[in-house]
Amino acid sequence: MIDRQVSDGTYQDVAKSVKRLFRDIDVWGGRLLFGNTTPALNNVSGRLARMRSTRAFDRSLQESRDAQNFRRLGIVNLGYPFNRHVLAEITSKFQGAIEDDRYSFPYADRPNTVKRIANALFCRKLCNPRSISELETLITPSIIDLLEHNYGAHFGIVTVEMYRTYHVESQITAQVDPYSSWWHCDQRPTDLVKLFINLTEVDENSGPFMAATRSMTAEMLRSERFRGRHETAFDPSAKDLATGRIVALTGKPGVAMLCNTQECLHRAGVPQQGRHRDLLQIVLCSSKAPLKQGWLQAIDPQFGKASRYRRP
Ligand SMILES: O=C(O)CCC(=O)C(=O)O
Repeated sequence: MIDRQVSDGTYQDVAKSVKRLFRDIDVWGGRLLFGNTTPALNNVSGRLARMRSTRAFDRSLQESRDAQNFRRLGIVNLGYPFNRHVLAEITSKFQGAIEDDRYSFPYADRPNTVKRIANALFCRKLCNPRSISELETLITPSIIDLLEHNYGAHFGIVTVEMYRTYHVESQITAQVDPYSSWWHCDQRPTDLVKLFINLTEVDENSGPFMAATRSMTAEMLRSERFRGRHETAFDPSAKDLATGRIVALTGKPGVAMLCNTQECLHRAGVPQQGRHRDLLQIVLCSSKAPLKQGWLQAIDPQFGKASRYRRP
């Protein structure tokens, strides 16, 4: 009996090591072939999924200059495209819920590690954004047009996340990633892109979302500034920001940015002491058909928790 348990344990350890090795090779391939840290297989499957949906889409839009730019850079600032009354209603419901334990919860990617080091968590997420029905109304036909125009294909919505990030002391961020504040790629199939919408006014002191263009991502991964250092230690230079090779999502509530977070290194900035930042994040994936009504109730509540997720 004991022998059997030992051999089962050994078998599981070997299987885990093989899986880890395969994943390391896959990520190394992504870095080498595609200039990002998303596994090579997810780069390939994302491109194929995107190609299939592009083929089903209006040809003149596929080739729009904006779609070409988004494909080339991996980032586009959309300005303030949303109806401000609808957004104000969403923000007010979010604000009423985000510090109430009945509707929101403290969040970290690795909560146990963060708690062990910091004895606290520094982000709160809404449990169920589906309860904010105005989110469905936010995505009007003209917003769908705008997103398709930049994405160059039809899209589906995989999930919605709404969260608040708080200040974290630098000695903690030097040891652990409190809420995606270390530079990273998301490592999912590359047709998945994220729409970020600030719900509070955000300046450089309130921890803006930051992203590097695709070419800057490849450069960062090769550079001495990045490689071999703790990733959190990488601070963009004034030149990186001035040339737009790294962008920060700052502005009044409602400012929005589309980013291919699989292909572009990105991070959440850390707000200064006493400040916080509220964000709405909508995750899009390629689709052969236009977005269906009722998408909000069909989103995947397990996204982010599971490595596999449901496509709409
Ligand atoms: O909250 C942010 O600004 C960044 C979030 C992020 O890194 C992600 O969703 O992958």
